[in-house]
Amino acid sequence: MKFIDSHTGGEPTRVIIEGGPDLGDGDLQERLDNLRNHHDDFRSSVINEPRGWDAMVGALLCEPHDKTCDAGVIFFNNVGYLGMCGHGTIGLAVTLYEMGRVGLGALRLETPVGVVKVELHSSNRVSIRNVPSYRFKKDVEVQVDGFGTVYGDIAWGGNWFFLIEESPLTLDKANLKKLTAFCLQVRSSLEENRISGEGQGEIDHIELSGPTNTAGLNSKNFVLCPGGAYDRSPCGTGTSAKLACLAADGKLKPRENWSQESIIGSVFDGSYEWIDESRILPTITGSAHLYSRGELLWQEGDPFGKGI
Ligand code: PYC
Repeated sequence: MKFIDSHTGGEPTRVIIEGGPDLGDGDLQERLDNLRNHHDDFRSSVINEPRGWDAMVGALLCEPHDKTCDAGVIFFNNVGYLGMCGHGTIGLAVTLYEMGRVGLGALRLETPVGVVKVELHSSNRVSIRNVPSYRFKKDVEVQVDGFGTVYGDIAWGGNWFFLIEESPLTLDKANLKKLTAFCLQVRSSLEENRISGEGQGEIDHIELSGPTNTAGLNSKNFVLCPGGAYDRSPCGTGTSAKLACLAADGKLKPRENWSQESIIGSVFDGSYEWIDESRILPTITGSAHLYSRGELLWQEGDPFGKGI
């Protein structure tokens, strides 16, 4: 099975370019269901140790069902599947360019949650026009041990997010363990109180925002991903969810730039257009760099062949 690895602002993406399971030729949501129900060992063995690690996001390159698209993709991580992944889409675009599958300029990628338009500005710099994003609920209350009542917004940016506008902990790399523990508590509290996104969508990403010390940037964030790892990038779907909240609160105008810094200092630029009174179309721009290409091997009798 052949792969190309990249990182987008520090967050890794492993694109499986050859040798993935046969998922049929249904639409991308049907193929994702097939992968989840019949080939979950593939996901675990590609992304978990010893071949991967918990921060890595996998991207299975597929033939698109929608023939107007240049490629199809299914994103997955150490615990399951992602409807969309912003940093992963930027990494995939850079990978497709390296493979000679696309040139600079516009391309269309099909994901299980919709078509994403992509603009490849150079071999590393990419803008993605994400799926329609919106705030579902404002100022939702959760109780967190040691922190009391905490308020957050629930928003969709291709995944469900709980966004806390003012992090109670300083957004600093030195605080990674504390930030992670806090976000895990928030997530447990959401689960215990059956607080979800629209249509019972599981809120599996927690996003904390706070001030940045870098001149010219608007905000810094910490995003906890579903499998307990933190996003090294500012999170494409998380920045989209953030833009939806800023738009809903009238804090950012259409087409105005929002520079979002991640906990490790990488930056995405974001802006949006209104689709209707509640939904926005976000554009996220970031850079990805390739760092590895190779072949994954499975030897007979490996006790950890399916991933740890
Ligand atoms: O960039 O959308 C994103 C993302 C989701 C999970 C990790 N990164």
